[in-house]
Amino acid sequence: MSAKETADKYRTDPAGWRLKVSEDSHGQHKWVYLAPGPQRDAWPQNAVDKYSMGLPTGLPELPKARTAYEAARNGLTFYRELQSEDGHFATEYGGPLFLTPGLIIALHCYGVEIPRERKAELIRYLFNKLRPEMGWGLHTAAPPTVFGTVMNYVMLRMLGVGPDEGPMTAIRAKIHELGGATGIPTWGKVWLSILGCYDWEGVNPTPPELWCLPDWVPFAPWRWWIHVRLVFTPMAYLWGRRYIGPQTTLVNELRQEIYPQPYESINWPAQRENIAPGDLYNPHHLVFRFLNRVLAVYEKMPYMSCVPSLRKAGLKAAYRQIVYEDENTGYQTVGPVSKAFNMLCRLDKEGRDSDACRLHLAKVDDFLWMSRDGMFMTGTNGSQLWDISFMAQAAVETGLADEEENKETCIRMLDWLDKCQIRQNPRWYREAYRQASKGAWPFSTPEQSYTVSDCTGEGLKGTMALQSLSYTPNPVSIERMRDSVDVLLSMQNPSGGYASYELQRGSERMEWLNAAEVFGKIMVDYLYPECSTSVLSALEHFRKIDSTYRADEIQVCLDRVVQWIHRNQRPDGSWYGSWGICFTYATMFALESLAIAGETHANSPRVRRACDFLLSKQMADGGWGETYMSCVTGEYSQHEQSQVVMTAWALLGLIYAQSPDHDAIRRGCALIMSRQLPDGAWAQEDTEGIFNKNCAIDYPAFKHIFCIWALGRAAKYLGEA
Ligand code: LAN
Repeated sequence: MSAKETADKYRTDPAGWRLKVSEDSHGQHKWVYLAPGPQRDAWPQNAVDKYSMGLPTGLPELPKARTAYEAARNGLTFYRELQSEDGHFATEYGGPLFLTPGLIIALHCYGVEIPRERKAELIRYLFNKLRPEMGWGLHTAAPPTVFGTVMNYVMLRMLGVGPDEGPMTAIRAKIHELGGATGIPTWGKVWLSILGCYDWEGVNPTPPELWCLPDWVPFAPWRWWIHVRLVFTPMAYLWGRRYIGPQTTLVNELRQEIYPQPYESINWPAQRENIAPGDLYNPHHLVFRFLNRVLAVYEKMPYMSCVPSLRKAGLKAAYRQIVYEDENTGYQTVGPVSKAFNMLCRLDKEGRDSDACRLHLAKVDDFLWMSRDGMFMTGTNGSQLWDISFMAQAAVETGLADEEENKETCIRMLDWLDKCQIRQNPRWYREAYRQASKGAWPFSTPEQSYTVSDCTGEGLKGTMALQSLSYTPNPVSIERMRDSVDVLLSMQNPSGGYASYELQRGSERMEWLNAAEVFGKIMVDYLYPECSTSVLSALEHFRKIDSTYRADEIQVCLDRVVQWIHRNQRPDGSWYGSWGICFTYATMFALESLAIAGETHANSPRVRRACDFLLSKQMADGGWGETYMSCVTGEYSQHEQSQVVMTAWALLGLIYAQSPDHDAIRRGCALIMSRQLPDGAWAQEDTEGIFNKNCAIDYPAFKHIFCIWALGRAAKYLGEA
């Protein structure tokens, strides 16, 4: 049976699924399955439910757009139907393929029986995403690797798929062909050890004692990038405890299935540096290898009699950080990897019946999204704030917000943004080494609680844009905007640029300690043109509303951001993007910054170089298209097909720059318009986002938001509306 046929076998009744919005906290959304009966009948599916699952939405065909503005209007007419009752636009947030297996392993350790429909849809998703080579990669767009294939094979088996069902035999053969699970990257080694399918002896030392280092130590964990720090912490706890979940028959079977050699014959310590060549993106640095040797000697010491209190103190310090993180985030944690790891630490320490475990389990469904291909764990508990703040700005800047039919949508967006601003610092603010969050906006929901520099910038911009409309109330006061300005000013780095969640807290040389072979540039928070621009543009808009507040500091801050943007332009005129693909994305942002600084095509050679770069990438059909390989390799990688999202980014960049090449802009608009569907939507094309240089992640809302934005702005720029 083919992968597709096997997937279809697991399809549940799509009429049973509903997205439940804002159950416990603002912006929360969770999928629920209703069995046939009165409850299902009393709660009809809405457009969001249907659209997310690829079912016909029943939305009407719109009169064909003749101009760019009409196309933008049709785009919003469609997209506003996807606004949930609380005001946000719930969106799928998938791509990475290494997240769900961790959660399934954690639930196995908890002894949780996953409901039948969820199980079936989790299976269906994986079979639908199986590559023709019979495996999975790090993310859905990548070729198979040991990490992707082993983790997802194991997950399928844990969900009840038989070892020879459908394509399973072929997948196992692929695992063996790739060398078997011994060469899985470190994060996989850890997960398999927890499951009991790898030996902790095969994992490099991950000492929780690092949390006992004094703060002044240049490589102390509080200085690491937030995601690395909060994955390392529970990982180090579990490693220190050599935690192993329940040893079931299935675990024993898996031991035999994922290795070409007998499990008992494997020399585990020799596997620590064994990483399959196809998985290796970022080889261990020599310094890291040396440290691992030293730590291996330390581990060999009879520490139970020699340094027991050090290990104990390390475990205690790491566990303390785990509790802080859980309590700061409503048990969601900063992201999906730490979520599953933290769950296990709490289980180990406090037992299955503890409040901590109960609260963790209550926040699992926040991460599970039901898509047209099945169910999977999302990159965060949604991208709520990110999508809505761009949509808000797009609606206002294009003039669509002034159309009668869109007013209600705008009022609800503003209400959502108002409630999403974080109003206080986290409970364990200093103890958990957190950046201030009073006044910030997060990436997803306020309960998740993390300040992100650009989310704060875009959230503030979206709010200011909507509050500038004649018909909207002004729920966010100047005082609250000032709080967010305080956050933004406090996050500028000495070189002028902005990082993602915090100030850069240590040397970039800490990359020498990067243990995750599949990701690059993760050890500290780096500085990004995207984040820098969002902050710069937010502060610029803010000072137009309030010209007195910290005016001199804002001016100095803005000047320094612009200088940083200047310094980071590449010789070919572009900027490298770390969160969207890639040069097109970052160049759009950088050109916005330069426009704010008064630099346009007419007066700036640097802007002209950037425009030349963009124009040199325009394809014969008028569109732009870049693949995620640009982010991986650092060289522009041309997509074979133009992509509407990248076309929209390039158009916005050219418009910020005030490019005189109106014909190029017109051709770009024509391409986007030619791809618009009769109901005003755009179909999903290739992936749009990236993180840690090597993992693609999808932003499916972008096709609507950026196409509307670019078409509407282009119409104004070209004098069509
Ligand atoms: C995100 C998503 C949003 C993104 C932007 C706001 C777009 C960016 O400008 C700043 C960084 C941020 C907030 C970001 C950081 C890394 C995240 C959280 C993600 C890409 C979503 C998923 C990813 C997270 C690290 C995935 C879990 C994997 C690990 C390696 C821990």
